[in-house]
Amino acid sequence: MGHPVGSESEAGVRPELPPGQRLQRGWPVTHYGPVPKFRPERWDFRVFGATADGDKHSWNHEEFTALPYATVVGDLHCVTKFSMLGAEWGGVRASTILELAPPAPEATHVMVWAEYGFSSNLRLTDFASDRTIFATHKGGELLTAEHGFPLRLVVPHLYAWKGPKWVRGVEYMTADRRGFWEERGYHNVGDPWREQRYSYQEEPGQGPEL
Ligand SMILES: Nc1nc2c(c(=O)[nH]1)N[C@H]1C(S)=C(S)[C@@H](COP(=O)(O)O)O[C@H]1N2
Ligand SMILES: [Mo]
Repeated sequence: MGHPVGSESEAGVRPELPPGQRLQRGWPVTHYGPVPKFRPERWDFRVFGATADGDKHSWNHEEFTALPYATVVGDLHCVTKFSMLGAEWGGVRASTILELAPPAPEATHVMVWAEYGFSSNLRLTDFASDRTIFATHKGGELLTAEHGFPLRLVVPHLYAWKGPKWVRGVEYMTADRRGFWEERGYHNVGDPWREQRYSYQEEPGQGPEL
């Protein structure tokens, strides 16, 4: 639903790479800052901001692990131009979180929050895509710490910085706000198929003023 562009055609044909991207062998590690240590007893996943009932929702690690498990096949496109195609991600669909902790009707965007204050903003429609997933697994195996264990977001139809590793929660927003990389020169929407890499490419209406 929502966003029209994805990596798989309806016929299931192997996709082309988005413009300017090249195929990567293996799976490099890319992020800013240190890898956080996972402390299960302190970990929670929170949904807050413009929720339908006005309340905050939270799950501890055990509770989150018990949520319905789904798998999604999706690509990772780093804005530094490497892509990994067709990975199988396992975890909790963003749409499941939207059902369990619905946003208020006024909500238009989300901020996904991770350890150390890393964040990325998404349009609610991108977040609600049935291929947007809070992944715990890749290829049937638990994520490693470097790749985001215990939880990372994967938004296959957007550049990979839109998928925070070490996610801790989601804020529903009634207006758009820029996240970490979006404040630092990267495009507010980040559609790799339209090569929306940098904020200077933004057209009116694609992002809050810089
Ligand atoms: N918390 C956090 N998540 C992050 C980033 C980051 O700097 N911090 N970088 C993003 C970027 S730019 C990319 S390309 C992917 C890389 O994921 P990987 O290291 O698992 O390949 O993580 C994304 N998630
Ligand atoms: Mo990236």
